Amino acid sequence: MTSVFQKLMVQVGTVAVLVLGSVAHALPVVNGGFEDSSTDITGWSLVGPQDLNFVYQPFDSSELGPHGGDNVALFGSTPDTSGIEQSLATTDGHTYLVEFLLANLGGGAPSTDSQDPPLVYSVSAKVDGHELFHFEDFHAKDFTTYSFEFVAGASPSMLGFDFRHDTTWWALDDVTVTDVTRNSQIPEPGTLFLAAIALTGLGLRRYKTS
Ligand SMILES: [Ca+2]
Repeated sequence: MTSVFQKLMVQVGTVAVLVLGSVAHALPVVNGGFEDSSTDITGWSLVGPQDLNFVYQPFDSSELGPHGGDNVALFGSTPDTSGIEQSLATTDGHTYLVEFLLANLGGGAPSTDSQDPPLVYSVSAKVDGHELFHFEDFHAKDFTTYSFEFVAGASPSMLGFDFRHDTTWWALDDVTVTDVTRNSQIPEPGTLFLAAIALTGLGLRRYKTS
């Protein structure tokens, strides 16, 4: 004979599954924090000249500002564009939020009388070849969070970053991709809490009337 305790535990388990399912759905970006410190930037395909791009461990926690883990990826120090890209298992028609940290180790003014051609300091991010983020600045700047959204076409989607820093480096860290559409389809935690109370109450009524 099933006890009331067993019945309630089944219902609590059902609610637990619902709650676990409500966790924000992030796509698994391989080595998005660049903690796998091999020189070829594991998990990402390298695009363009790559001789000077590598994973780097800042000297201390204050260098470049707060970021995740020990390592970051550096790109630049050459008058050429290079970058990384990674294929993501997206769902057709879903909206995704891409977030990342970007720092600039600083450089000279992009155009001076003695500089011809002018120096270039640019970062772009793209999905399936379409540029969705572009940033240019030569000033040194600690890690700052940037983001953009895209609507996925046929899976997979190719997320890429291109960098050009003619004098020092761009630093990248903590690349994440979240499925905004899937999150919006999941009930709010408050709704789940009310559902848990209702299920528990239903179980007690059934026990009392049996
Ligand atoms: Ca990191």
